[in-house]
Amino acid sequence: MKHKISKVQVIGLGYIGLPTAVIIAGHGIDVVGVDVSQRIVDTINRGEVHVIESELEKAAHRVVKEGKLRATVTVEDADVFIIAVPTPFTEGHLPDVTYLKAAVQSIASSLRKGNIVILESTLPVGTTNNMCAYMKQLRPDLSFPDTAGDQADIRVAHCPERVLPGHIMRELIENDRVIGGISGECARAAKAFYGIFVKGKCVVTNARTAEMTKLTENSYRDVNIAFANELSIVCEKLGINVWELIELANLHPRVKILQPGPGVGGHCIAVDPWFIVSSAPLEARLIRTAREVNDGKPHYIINRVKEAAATVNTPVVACLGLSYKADVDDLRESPAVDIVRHLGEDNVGSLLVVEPHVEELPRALADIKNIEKTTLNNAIDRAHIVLLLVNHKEFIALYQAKLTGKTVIDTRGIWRRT
Ligand code: SAJ
Repeated sequence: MKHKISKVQVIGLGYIGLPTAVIIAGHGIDVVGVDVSQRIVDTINRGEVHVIESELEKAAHRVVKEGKLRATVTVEDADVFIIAVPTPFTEGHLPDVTYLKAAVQSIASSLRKGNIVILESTLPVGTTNNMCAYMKQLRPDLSFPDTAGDQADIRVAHCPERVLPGHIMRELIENDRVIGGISGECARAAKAFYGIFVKGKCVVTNARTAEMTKLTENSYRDVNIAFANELSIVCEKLGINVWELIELANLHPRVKILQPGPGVGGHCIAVDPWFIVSSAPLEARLIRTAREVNDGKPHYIINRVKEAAATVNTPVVACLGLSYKADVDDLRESPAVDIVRHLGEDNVGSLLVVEPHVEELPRALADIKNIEKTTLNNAIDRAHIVLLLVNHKEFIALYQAKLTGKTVIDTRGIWRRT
């Protein structure tokens, strides 16, 4: 069954959906981006963007000006629907597919025979199949591949995104993609579609394996970061510099230990492993423990700062960095924000926050007394304790003699003091 692809709709214009929409539009296909936020829709239609990502703004401006990309709050007809909405977890670490179900519901009335529906959101195993059943409920007049296989009216596939924030525009094109079809025909159709703009390999499998592949990639990283974080705590107890230790161990040709930090942030690595745990709670013991180790690291750092602050009369703490990782402006799920918030709420001292990538303190910190946003030089000059939370370029370039006489808690090892 071959159909020409001339119009694509991308549902969810966030960190993944917007760059994806821009890249597809850049390949001459008419793209309509759909988002529930009128503000986001208006921003995009002005040729502007609401997410900071290298190369995105210029490319978005161009495709909007050329009329290849426009945004709207309502779904229209299309040949391909790509769903890229968040799948967070609930308080009890269970996957929350509410946004996904709402997105599927929103496209249901526009579906017509021959359409391809691609779920790019990260999903618990079995969700793509469940969404077929859900679409069938909403559109009993159409056939879906979970029951009709290759002959189905609608092709459905899971093709998880795997791009690194900060490098999204390049990685969307260059990275290999895993394409999980509900049937062989679904996988083939989705592969042909990604072939339009992906230069990496597009490897096909079934939907369950594709779902698990994505979860596995981020769990692999989480487990390995947990190993580094645990090592950092063990080394501190034993009086060993963990950064030197890791460098030495990594000289071994088959050892590649990751870097300890203040904890794991972002909306992927700290979330996805829970999807595996929720599907196999008794079996996924290591994956669960890694999550607990990484989630415990901010508390360990908070206690270290409190111990250091207890030795000074009116402690001033320079808190360097708020984002979840280096050289990005993304503060969501950031352990650094969490640490500063706890220190502020527990009245540990005056907190001088330095974050070159954002203009203002985030809401989580804005109302706490004793927290002030300032420049790097001012913070370092005034501080008794320097708490390095993010390895931004600006901090790595700091003239280290300025730290003399201060207690330095370097959670990223950029100055090699612990
Ligand atoms: N981190 C460490 N030590 C390290 C590496 C990272 O503490 O050695 C911390 C970072 O500081 C950050 C967190 O882990 O807080 C995650 O950062 P990251 O750069 O490892 O990953 P993300 O969350 O920005 O993007 C990940 C990527 N997944 C993998 O590398 C396996 C990306 O390719 C995925 O597309 C993305 O998750 C996603 O959307 O799932």
